[in-house]
Amino acid sequence: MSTPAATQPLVGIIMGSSSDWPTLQNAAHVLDGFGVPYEKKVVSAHRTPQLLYDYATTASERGLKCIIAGAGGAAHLPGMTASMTTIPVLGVPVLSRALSGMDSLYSIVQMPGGIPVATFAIGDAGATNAALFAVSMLANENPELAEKLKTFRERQTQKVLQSQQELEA
Ligand code: RP5
Repeated sequence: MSTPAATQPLVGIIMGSSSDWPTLQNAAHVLDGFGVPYEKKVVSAHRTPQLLYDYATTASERGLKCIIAGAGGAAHLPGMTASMTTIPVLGVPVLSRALSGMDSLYSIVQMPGGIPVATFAIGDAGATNAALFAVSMLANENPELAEKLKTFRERQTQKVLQSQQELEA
């Protein structure tokens, strides 16, 4: 088994439309911060089904360890992706205009038993946490990344404690 090169993407970020990027860029930002190589692509379950098929069925052989899939409205992208690969799919419901992302959330979270999609919060927090979850999974096999994650959590805690001190000052 060959070892993937350091710059080879380990995480795929896909989205149903370029209009989803303002949300999904939160995931990219987190991965950048941890130095995790990723790729990003617009892949629509409805508008580019063949592209989705090609992407999902080659994800594992291309070295991806998980896929963060964000979509809004009738958000079939994460579920359809999960149906065509066994690598973990992390679904991010995008805040839709018509139904405030409830449609996206329900479309992604209500998978039939047998094809799991790990579903995150609607919008920016969901994208951030999907990336942090991806980092956690990768950190299981990567002590350096595990250390970075520990530092990230400690800094976050310190920030909150500091804000409390500032509030009281
Ligand atoms: C979904 O439809 C996309 O994921 C996006 O959230 C939503 C609207 O897409 P656009 O009409 O903005 O391209 O497929």
